[in-house]
Amino acid sequence: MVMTAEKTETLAAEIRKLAAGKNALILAHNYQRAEVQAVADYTGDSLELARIAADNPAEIIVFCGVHFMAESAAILSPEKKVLIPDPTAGCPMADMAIEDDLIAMRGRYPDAMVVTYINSSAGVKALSDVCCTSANAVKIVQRVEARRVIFVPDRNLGRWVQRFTDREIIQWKGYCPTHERFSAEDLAEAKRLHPDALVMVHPECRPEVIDMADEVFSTGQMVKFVQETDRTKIIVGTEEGMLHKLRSAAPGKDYILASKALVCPNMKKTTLEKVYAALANEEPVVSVSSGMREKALGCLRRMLELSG
Ligand code: CIZ
Ligand code: SF4
Repeated sequence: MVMTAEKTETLAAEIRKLAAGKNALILAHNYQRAEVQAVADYTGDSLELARIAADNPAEIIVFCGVHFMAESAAILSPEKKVLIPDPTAGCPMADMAIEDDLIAMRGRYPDAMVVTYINSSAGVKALSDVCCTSANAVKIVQRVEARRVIFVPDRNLGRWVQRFTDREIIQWKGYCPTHERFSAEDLAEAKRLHPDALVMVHPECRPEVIDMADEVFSTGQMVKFVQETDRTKIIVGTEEGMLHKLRSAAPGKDYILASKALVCPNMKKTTLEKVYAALANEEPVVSVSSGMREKALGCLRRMLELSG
């Protein structure tokens, strides 16, 4: 359903009122729809948002993002009610790592440490040694106390990290379908149309795309970069929602999406109507069983220690 601007504003105002009345905090990932980002108290990457959820006194967290992100918030704040507006908003990359396969992989490489990208289920985190994000993956792999690392689940991020370390990385075969669809041809065309633009891409992109970029950044690093750079025309090689985030963080610049393929269908499942319904009904709730939570929390804590 397409909403008029007026209807969008009315619904956003109702959501704000409801959230205030319930002492609820609305968090939106950088890849969410513009109107969902606009209604949120905070926008950010998955780790930033999970930390905000843990530090904030709100009793209810409405997490506008995909399932593993809401789960990470639930792991860091077990006393809070974490709501996800659309429970079917999953991450196909996270689904590419399942617990049994990781147990088997550990069996094959008993000397290796398992470094797991935050884009993974709580169950997979619980079986891992240390977590990482796209912002700190290089640092974490460089600092683990093992010569060999099993890197789960993103082979593109894993291959990017391998460029900076002499640790041997055993790559899992996962990938983000959205970043994978973004081809070198797409980027060549964007560069042809905008020869004066700087190119920044996410490390979930294919290696040949990464080779064509000026900068390779996590979403948080992209925000910092555009706030500091003098460059005013930037080709952005990550999910489309990021353009909204960049425009609000550093307005007055020209941001160009590198490819029409860069739209994550799961990220777009969250609409204002669903945010409203989740707040009104206080469901669906995302929770993690206490045994699994303890172990997954250990994996996240080791990341914070190693990256600090
Ligand atoms: O960790 C995140 O939020 C993701 C998925 C991307 C990024 O680079 O921030
Ligand atoms: Fe998962 Fe890719 Fe969508 Fe992020 S953009 S939620 S990694 S499928």
